[in-house]
Amino acid sequence: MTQTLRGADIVIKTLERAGLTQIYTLSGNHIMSLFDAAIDSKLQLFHVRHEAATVHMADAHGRLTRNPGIAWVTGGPGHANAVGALFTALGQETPMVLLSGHTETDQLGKGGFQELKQVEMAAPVTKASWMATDTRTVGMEVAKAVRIATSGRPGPVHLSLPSDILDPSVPEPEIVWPTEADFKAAPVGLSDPAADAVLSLIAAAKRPLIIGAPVLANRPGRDLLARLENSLGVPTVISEGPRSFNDATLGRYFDVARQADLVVLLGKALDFTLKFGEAPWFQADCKFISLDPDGALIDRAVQFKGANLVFGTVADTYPAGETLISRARTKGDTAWLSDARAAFADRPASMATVVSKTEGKLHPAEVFRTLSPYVTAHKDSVVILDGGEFAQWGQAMLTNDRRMINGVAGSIGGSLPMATGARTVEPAAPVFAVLGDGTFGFHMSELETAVRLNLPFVAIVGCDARWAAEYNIQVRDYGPNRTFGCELNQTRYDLVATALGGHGEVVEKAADLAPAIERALASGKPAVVNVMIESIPSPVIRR
Ligand SMILES: Cc1ncc(C[n+]2csc(CCOP(=O)(O)OP(=O)(O)O)c2C)c(N)n1
Ligand SMILES: [Mg+2]
Repeated sequence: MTQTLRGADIVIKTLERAGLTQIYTLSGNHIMSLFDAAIDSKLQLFHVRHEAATVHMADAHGRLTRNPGIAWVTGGPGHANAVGALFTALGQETPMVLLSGHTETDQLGKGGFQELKQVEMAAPVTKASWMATDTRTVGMEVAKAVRIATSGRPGPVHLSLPSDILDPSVPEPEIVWPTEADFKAAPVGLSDPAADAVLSLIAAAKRPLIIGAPVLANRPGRDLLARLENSLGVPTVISEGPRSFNDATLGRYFDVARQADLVVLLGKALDFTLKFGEAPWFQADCKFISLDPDGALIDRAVQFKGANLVFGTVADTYPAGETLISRARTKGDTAWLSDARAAFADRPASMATVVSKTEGKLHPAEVFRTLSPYVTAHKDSVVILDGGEFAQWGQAMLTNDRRMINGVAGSIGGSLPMATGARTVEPAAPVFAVLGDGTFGFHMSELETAVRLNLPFVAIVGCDARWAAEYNIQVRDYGPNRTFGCELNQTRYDLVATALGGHGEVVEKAADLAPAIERALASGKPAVVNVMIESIPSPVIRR
C-alpha cells in the first residue's frame, strides 16, 4: 500500500531536513495538525503566551545564529497578533519565517472561521507573503520561504498554511520534496572590478566613512567591520538606531558624519536613520557609494543624492565586505580614523561619576556602571536593549558584540521574549534584557514561558513610574506645563517574576544593585531586577 503523508507532516519533515528544529509557537485550531505532526520529530516547540512573542523569539534566534528563526501561529487573530512584531525583524534585517494557520481555502470569501486577509496584512512588514495552495508542494513553499528570508537583504517572510492544505493526506510519490539547493540562494558577491572602483574612490577621499546595515549588528558583522576598518584604515559604524545621529550608542556620530567627504553605504538603506543623506547632517557635496542587495534601494539613493551618488552596485552585504577586505591595498589617514573612533566612543565624563540625587532611587548611569562588568565577565554574554530613555542609557554604556536593540523600527516591547529566545540558542552565557517599566508590561507573561521552559535570563527594569521617552517629548515640544497622561504607578514588577515562578529583586540603593544582580544570576531562573530610578532623559551627546 502506498504511504500517505499529511501536509502538516510534510512541513515538519521539511523543517527537520533543513535543521530548523527550534519552533516558537502559540497553538490554535488551524495549526494543531502541525503540533500533532511534531510528535516524534526532532522539532523542539517553545510554546509562548502571546503570538508577538513567537516572532520576537524567532527574531532573536535569527539575529544570533543568522539561520532563520521559525514562528508558528494560528490563523486570523493569532496571525494578527504576530504581524506587529514582524516590523522589528524587518527593520533589523533578521532572517525569519512566520508560518500562520489559515482558514480553509474552500471557505474563503464565505466568512470562514477566523478568515482574514492574512497575506495582505503581513505583506508590508515582510520580504514576501503568500499562501500555500497545494498539499503536495507545501514543502517547496516552506523551502522558498527560508530561501527568501536568508538571501539578499535578509528579513521576515510569511507563509499562510490553510487547514485544508495541512490536514489532508497525499500519496508519498506525489510529494515534491525540496532539495538542499531549494533552501538557499547563491549570494550575490561584489565583483573584483567593482570592489577596486570602490577602493579607489575611498583612496581618493580625505575622510571616508563606511556605514553598515542592521544585518551587521551581530558578532560576525561586528567582526567583519573591525577587519574592514583595520585593512582599509577607514572608520566604520553600524546604523541601526531610530534616533539617527542622536543614537546613544554612537557618541558624537553626528560629528563624524558631517565631516565625511565620502560615505560607503554597506548594505545600509539611505533612509530617515541617515536623514536621507541631507545637509547639514552630511556636507552638501559629500559623495555616496551604495552597495546594496536591493537595486531598488540604490535607485532610491540616486533620487536623494543625484550625481553625488557616485557609485552603486547590487551586492550582498557580507560578501561585499569580505571582497573589499581581500582587495584592500592602501590605508586611509590614521588621524581621521582615530578621530572618528574617539568620536564614536565619546561619552559625557559625568557618566562615570554621576550619582542619584533622590533617596530611594538610582541614576540610570549608576545602573549601567554596575551592570557592565557582569556583561563583560563572559565573552558570550547576550544583551537585549529595548527602547525608551532608560534603555538608551544602557545603549550608551554597554558594549558587547552580542547585543541587540529594538532597532530601526523603534518599536518597544520585544526584549523579554527576545531574551527568552536568545536563551534557546545560547545555553550558558548570561543573557540580559534592559527595559523600562512601561515596556515591561508588553510581554511580562513570557516570564512564565521562560520559567516553564527553563530559559533563564536577567531582566533589568528601570522603574521611573513613567513612559519617560514620551513625557520628555511633551516637555520638549509643548513645554513643562503641558505634560499629560504619561505617568505610571511605581510598581513591584519583581513580584511579577516571583509570582510566575522566577526570581525577583527590588533595588532602591546603588549599593544593593550588584548583590541583586549576583543573586539573580545565581538563581538560575528567569529574573527581574526592578530598579527604582530617577526619570532622566536619554544621554544624547551634543556639542
Ligand atoms: C510599539 C511601540 N509603542 C509605543 C512606542 C512609543 N514609545 C517609545 S518609548 C516609550 C516609552 C517607554 O517607557 P518605558 O518603557 O517606561 O521607558 P522610559 O522611557 O520610561 O525609560 C513609548 C511609549 C513605541 N516606540 N513602540
Ligand atoms: Mg519608564
